[in-house]
Amino acid sequence: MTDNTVRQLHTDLPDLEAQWMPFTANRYFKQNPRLITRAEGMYCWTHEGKQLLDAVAGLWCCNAGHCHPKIVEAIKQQAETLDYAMAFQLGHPKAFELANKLTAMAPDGIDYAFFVNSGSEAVDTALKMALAYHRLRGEGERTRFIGRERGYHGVGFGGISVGGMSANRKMFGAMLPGVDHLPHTHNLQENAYSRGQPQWGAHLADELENIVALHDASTIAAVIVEPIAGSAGVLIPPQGYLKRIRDICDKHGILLIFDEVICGFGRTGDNFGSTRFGVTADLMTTAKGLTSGTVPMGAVLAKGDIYDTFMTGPEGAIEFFHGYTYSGHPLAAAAGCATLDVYLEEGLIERARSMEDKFADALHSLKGEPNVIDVRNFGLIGAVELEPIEGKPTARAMQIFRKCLDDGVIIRTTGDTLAFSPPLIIEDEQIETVVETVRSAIRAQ
Ligand code: PXG
Repeated sequence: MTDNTVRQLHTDLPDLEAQWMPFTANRYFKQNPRLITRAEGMYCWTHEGKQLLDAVAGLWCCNAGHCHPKIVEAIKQQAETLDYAMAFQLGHPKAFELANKLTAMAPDGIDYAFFVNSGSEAVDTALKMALAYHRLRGEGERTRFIGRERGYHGVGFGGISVGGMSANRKMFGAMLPGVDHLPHTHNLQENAYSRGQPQWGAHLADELENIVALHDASTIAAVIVEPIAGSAGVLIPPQGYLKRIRDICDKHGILLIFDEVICGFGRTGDNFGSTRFGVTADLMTTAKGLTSGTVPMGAVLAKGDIYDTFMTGPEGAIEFFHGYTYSGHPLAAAAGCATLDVYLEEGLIERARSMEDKFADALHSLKGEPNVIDVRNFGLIGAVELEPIEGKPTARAMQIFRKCLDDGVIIRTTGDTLAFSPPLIIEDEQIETVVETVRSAIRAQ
């Protein structure tokens, strides 16, 4: 029911009742509205005119900073020229241009891009590609997927099935059949306060051998992991772990999918997590930073061999019965082209790498603050984990989130972990502002 008092208190706002908000405490929000009405560079402004420093790049997506003029201009021009072109059996130049730019920055051997509208769609698309690829090669019995505990792969049925966050799964029935999960790699006893990649934990990849032994390799289509698990609290892969997963997949003819939705486009201080960690997957899912968050878009990047496997059968026949009305949408493609140009021309990916140490120093200075039990970082991703309040998990992090917001900084929480993923344009003083605001919020609890 609409609460008239909320309406009266915020007469400048639209009625807030009708929108059922995603991943949000709807009733709390509608009593305590926090609307963003403008953004530029590192900052956003609320409906009350309050300035907020954005330490999470929207939701890990606005890597070039908000409203970058070149990206804005490209979207405007595209909107005036071509609003939409039929995506099936017709095309338009910008989508091809973007596929070229994107595959040029991808690891060697990743030569094809399939466009979608979000990370969730990218994941479902990659899973379907993996199934169809095996079937086309005469190994149609390879239908199982292996995800990982604490993995996040969006909210489609494929993504929640291979994902490993119970809150996102438990309400939604049986999901995809034939999915198993690797153990996650988070271990505070061994790895608390690691800078960059933890030393302990590569052996956890060997659990994949046990899962293969249980089901037999001939039943497994693909393994999907995030190079760095973002949503479940920033879990950095132990040294050697991803390479070991790659080797086991190769040994058994299993495809490896890296979900790079967060790790892509400079976040790790390189083009992709895979390029930074030196391990190449067969399929990569991307979204978010692809358009710097300006227009929804994702892409699945595929090895040449996978594409070639589909390019058989009669010419003139559709090779992959999959796609979206808005695959490669002109506005998104124009935004994507401009965004990738901005990353290159402004050296933002190198910049992320060059800021990594300062960012790490600043975050790790929070060690020793009350209830802090871990600090971890890689590239321009960071996390501070807090001891939960007894009997009230997530409450401590939420209190700190709200205090930071009051004090002008947007951070993100997941469980009792504070997460940071600032735009790649962040300056030294802004890193300091973020960390000192968080420090005082931690002390204020
Ligand atoms: N894969 C990964 C690795 C993601 O991080 C998705 C897929 C799904 O993307 P879409 O575009 O369908 O939302 C994501 C999304 C957070 C947070 O703060 C993370 C995401 C989305 C919203 C919030 O942890 N990641």
